[in-house]
Amino acid sequence: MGLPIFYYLCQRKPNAVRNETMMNKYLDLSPEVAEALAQGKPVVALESTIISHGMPYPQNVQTALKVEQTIRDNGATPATIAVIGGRLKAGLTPEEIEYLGRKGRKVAKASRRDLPVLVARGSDGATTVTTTMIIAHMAGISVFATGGIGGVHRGAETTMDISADLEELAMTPVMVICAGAKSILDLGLTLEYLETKGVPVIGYGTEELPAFYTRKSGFKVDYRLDTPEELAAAFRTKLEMGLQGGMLVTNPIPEEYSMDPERINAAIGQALEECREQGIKGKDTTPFLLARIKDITGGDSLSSNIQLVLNNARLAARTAALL
Ligand code: PSU
Ligand code: MN
Repeated sequence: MGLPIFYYLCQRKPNAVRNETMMNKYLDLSPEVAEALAQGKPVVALESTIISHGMPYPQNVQTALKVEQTIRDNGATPATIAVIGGRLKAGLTPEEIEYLGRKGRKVAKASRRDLPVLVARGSDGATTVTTTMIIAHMAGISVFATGGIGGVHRGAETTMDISADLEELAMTPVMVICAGAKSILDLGLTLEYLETKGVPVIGYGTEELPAFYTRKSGFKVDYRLDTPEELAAAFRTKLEMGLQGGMLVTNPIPEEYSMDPERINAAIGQALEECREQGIKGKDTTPFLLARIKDITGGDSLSSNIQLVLNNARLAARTAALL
């Protein structure tokens, strides 16, 4: 390429691309993820808060590795995302996954506001939906599979506890495939917030928002789409129009793994009450609730949780292949 053309192309880079290049100074891609991206092959991002804070050891590590394998079996490359030793990582080794899983809640839960200090200090961080979206986007990955997202907490009208995940969905162009949100949240207010922020909420094969452990919540999604092709087309169209932000795909837990709504809602109610009594606040709220629900249901909720993540990984791999 001639030099003048080279300079012309440099000048034409849009702002977003220039910022990404600047931030790449802090980002490490694993060799496998780097190669897949360079060859334009499908890549699926995965979060690490679900490993360190969402499930107990050793099921957390076993599940993380199984989710990666499921993505490979469905023709895509997994990129599990975390902060390790102050480096933003897209693509972890099995040893790094073991390390995050074993350290568990001793690893800082890293949301957007945590990244500057964690990275500057050279610390570790387990990435939430928010930071996984940020790092996926830096790496050039546009599909991300997880279990559940954060949202507007019950009682948010006084606590103002609204997950940063909702703000990130409003600004970062990554498709997040989840099983809806747990009713530890106010699902109605969560949907209102997403509407205000212009985030499309898609039901995969359903008109109803799934509630993580159950396929039903009593709330409607914005649109029902039935195939990976339709998901990819809607997201590609959003990107091509230049509309900022992501898209939330809610994929109901497979029927055979869904839980009895009465039983799970009783456990959620008890966990919420204990949370209030013990004065748990801020970033500790969600991990506390997740751990208590697991204990109260005697581990049944954990196997449902694992199955729905695998189900989301399959859909994400098939969708990423079309983008
Ligand atoms: N909800 C779940 N499982 C999870 C989380 C939420 O059902 O693992 C994790 C995700 O990493 C999510 C984060 O991004 O908790 C939200 O935390 P907070 O509510 O503090 O924003
Ligand atoms: Mn919060």
